[in-house]
Amino acid sequence: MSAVRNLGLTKERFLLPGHSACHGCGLAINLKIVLKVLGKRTILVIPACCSSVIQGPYPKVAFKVPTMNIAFASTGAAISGVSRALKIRGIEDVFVVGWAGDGGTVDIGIQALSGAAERGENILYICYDNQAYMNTGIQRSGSTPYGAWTTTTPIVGKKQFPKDLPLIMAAHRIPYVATASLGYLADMIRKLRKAKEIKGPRYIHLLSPCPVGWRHDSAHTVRIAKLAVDTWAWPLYEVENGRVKVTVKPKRKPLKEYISLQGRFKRLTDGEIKLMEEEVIRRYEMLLKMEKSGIEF
Ligand SMILES: Cc1ncc(C[n+]2csc(CCOP(=O)(O)OP(=O)(O)O)c2C)c(N)n1
Ligand SMILES: [Mg+2]
Repeated sequence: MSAVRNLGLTKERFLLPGHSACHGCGLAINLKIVLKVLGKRTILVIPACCSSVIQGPYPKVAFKVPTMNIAFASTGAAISGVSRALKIRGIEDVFVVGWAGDGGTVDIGIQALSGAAERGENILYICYDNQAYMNTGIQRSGSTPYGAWTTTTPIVGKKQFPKDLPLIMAAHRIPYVATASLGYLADMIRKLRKAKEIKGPRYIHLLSPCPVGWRHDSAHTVRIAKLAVDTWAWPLYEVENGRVKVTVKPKRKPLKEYISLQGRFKRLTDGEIKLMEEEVIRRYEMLLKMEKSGIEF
């Protein structure tokens, strides 16, 4: 509790107790923090996903901010519309936030999001990435990592490496892109506060462990979110006005420390773990090189 107080978060809750997320759900922890940072002048726009289920049915809704539920593919278009409608009415102090899963962002929602980014809409889009279509029963998405089991991958795990949506968004030359993990709360809160101050399209990609889909102990959510960063599997960086900055640079731990806590990786051979680890290191070092060179998107 005191640790949270030190981060300067309000005591007010906008994700109310009694919501119907599973024990240890990463998305619920993420959303709780996000809403504490953004505050009550926030409108959430949510496509079909676990979030639209855990909010509960009216009048017993667990979100204490106005929430709009929209079709799976439409988040980028819906937040564009809400943001423009507020502008026409002269309302400047409300944050319009698209809050969508990886399936709704990396796969089906990418065209609406890409269009909103290219048009320069004044929006904040947050993808909570639990790395599969969890609400409908753990189907693979474009964000599912190499080697992870889902109900629609071969029993030995996914054979493809995931799509890198934060870098795809950076390539839209928008003012702010960031990755974050609830394992590094201070970093995450700093990025959310920064995104709150910036005008124009902003995109944040949050790691969101899912005990059910990742097959991990529900007590380990935060530990896993931290290990993802410490093994370099989930690099923490931001791209501000085109410039890459790696915001947390941990001494690398072996990838096994992260994946061995998750049943979804249990069929991986040592050779596959090595391949995965090499790719993780390559991607992390690529970001460091981008930072060092001062290259601009
Ligand atoms: C056009 C369309 N196709 C499929 C669905 C069914 N559906 C609802 S939620 C969902 C999965 C969402 O996955 P993701 O965006 O990753 O969010 P999560 O459930 O993991 O929170 C699917 C496939 C739908 N609602 N609309
Ligand atoms: Mg998902």
